[in-house]
Amino acid sequence: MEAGGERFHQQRQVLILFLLLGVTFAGWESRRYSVMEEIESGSFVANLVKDLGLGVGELAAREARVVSEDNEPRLQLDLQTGKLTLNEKLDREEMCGPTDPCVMHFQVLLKKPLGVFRAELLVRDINDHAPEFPEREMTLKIPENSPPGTVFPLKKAQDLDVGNNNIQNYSISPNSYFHVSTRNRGDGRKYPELVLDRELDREKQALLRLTLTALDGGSPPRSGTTQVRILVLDINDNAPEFAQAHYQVQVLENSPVGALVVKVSARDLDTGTNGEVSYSLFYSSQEMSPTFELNSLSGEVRLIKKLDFETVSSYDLDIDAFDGGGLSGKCSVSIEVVDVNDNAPELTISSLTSPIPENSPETEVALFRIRDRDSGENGKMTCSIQDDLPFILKPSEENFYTLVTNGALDRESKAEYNVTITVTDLGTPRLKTEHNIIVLVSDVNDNAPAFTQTSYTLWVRENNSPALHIGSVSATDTDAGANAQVTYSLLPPPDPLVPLASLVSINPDNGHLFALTSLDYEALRAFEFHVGATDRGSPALSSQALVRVLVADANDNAPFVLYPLQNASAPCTEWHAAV
Ligand SMILES: *[C@@H]1O[C@H](CO)[C@@H](O)[C@H](O)[C@H]1NC(C)=O
Ligand SMILES: *[C@@H]1O[C@H](CO)[C@@H](O)[C@H](O)[C@H]1NC(C)=O
Ligand SMILES: CC(=O)N[C@H]1CO[C@H](CO)[C@@H](O)[C@@H]1O
Repeated sequence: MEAGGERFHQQRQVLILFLLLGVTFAGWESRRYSVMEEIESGSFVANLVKDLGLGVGELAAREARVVSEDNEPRLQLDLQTGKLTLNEKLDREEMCGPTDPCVMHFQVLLKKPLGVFRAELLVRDINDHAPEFPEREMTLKIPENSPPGTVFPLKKAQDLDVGNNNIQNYSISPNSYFHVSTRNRGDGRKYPELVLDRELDREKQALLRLTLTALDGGSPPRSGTTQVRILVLDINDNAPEFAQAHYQVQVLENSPVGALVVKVSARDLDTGTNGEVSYSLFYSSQEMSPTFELNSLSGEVRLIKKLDFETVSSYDLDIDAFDGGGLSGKCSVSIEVVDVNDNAPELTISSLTSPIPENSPETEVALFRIRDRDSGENGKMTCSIQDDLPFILKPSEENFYTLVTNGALDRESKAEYNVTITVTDLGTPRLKTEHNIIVLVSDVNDNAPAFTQTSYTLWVRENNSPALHIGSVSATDTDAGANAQVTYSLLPPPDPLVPLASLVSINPDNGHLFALTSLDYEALRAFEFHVGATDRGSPALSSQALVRVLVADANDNAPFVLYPLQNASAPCTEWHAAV
């Protein structure tokens, strides 16, 4: 602007000079010469002698000189030969910059008489500059979902040359996503634009490095390059994806709370929050209180409650994975609880008959059922009782067993049995349950009372007082209860002449015998009879024993002394009343 103003100022000075002098070369229009820029100084431009039609020596005589508008001594005039040559190399870019054509105006001034010869020198461009990008690298951030056809303006290169020698075309290194088109925006400059040919996929390629080349139209052409870094920006175009759509795991039912059951994992190809996965858990069947806990960040599923195979033997979970952009993926988890032998067999008595009567063949004592809540071997059972007992176990359907007597029992030999039923499962470790059944054997009157002796001999001193207890008989009965309650009785004597009933009596309860009258040895020295013992069974059983009563003599008759008569106080051992 300032340079232009100065030039305008100088032109006006020259114009004023011309007007003042009122002199001009008639018929001389402005001449135009041209040179290439950058040619050596001293190169020929024009022969002014010829062009001005002056005689040799006239230039010198008239003190011709070349005046350029900017007063730069770029041209040199040889006054002798009239040759106008370059005083220096011309740089079109320095002289005119982007202005095209580049024209240098100058005048040839002559004195005596005054003459002005106007001319101009066209400095022609050569392709001495290559296109140059302002930066060695430019970065573009392009969302991966940009549709094909989207245009991304790029920074243009600069070429100081003009015209054809300026940039004509841009190109990009071969790639499958972009091409470059060269735009003309009407200001004569060429702008590169990156055009998307194919959709980008950050997950496939997140960064592209392309080389952008600017080519000028010189001959030969020159080029400049810059790197184009294309960062493909993530958009949440990928949902989290589980490594497995379905996880199937087994967990021992005795696993402790906190045990790791399964670790699920989902991958999201996006980046940043779009790729941050968090998990959440759903029970397929809604549970009252949850059994598992999911770590929403790690995907680890852990136990938070003790398992019980017998209550729930499997679980189905759904796990969702969400990314930060709201997309989600799903997987399902089947958890099979593996039974551990943690349940002892159980025994339930359905019916129990006790006491059972003795002497009966094969009597059912108990009906019971066994079960084990475990499964498989852990739930298989064996059932047994002591083998020294007169009982056997009979299995029947549905794990029912009957306990029956193995033949007739004898209450008198054993009236009570402690039967231990042992149920053992086949798990590891083996678990067993014991159940004791007390079996009482009830009495049947199968034993008659038995006297302690088959016969009894009782001595009675004569002259006894009436109702004297003269002895006892005793019988025992091994039966029980009424069957063992013995009643004694006197049996009718075989000799009906013996007045037994008037001689003795028996206490029916305890077998005590009493003499009813005072016995007289001299009249009855001995007698015998049978006693009976009868129980209260139904029917009653009885037995008998023989009782012999011997009457002992007492000195109830004074001795009859024959010789000598003696005072009664005198000892007399030799003589007795005859018996
Ligand atoms: C620009 O360059 C491309 C490839 O290098 C070429 O196909 C195209 O014809 C050129 N355009 C011009 C106007 O030179
Ligand atoms: C039965 O036997 C078991 C063990 O052998 C014992 O523990 C239990 O006390 C016994 N029962 C009776 C009533 O004697
Ligand atoms: C015959 C006789 O001498 N009797 C006498 C026996 O003893 C009593 C007394 O103890 C006498 O009184 C009797 O005279």
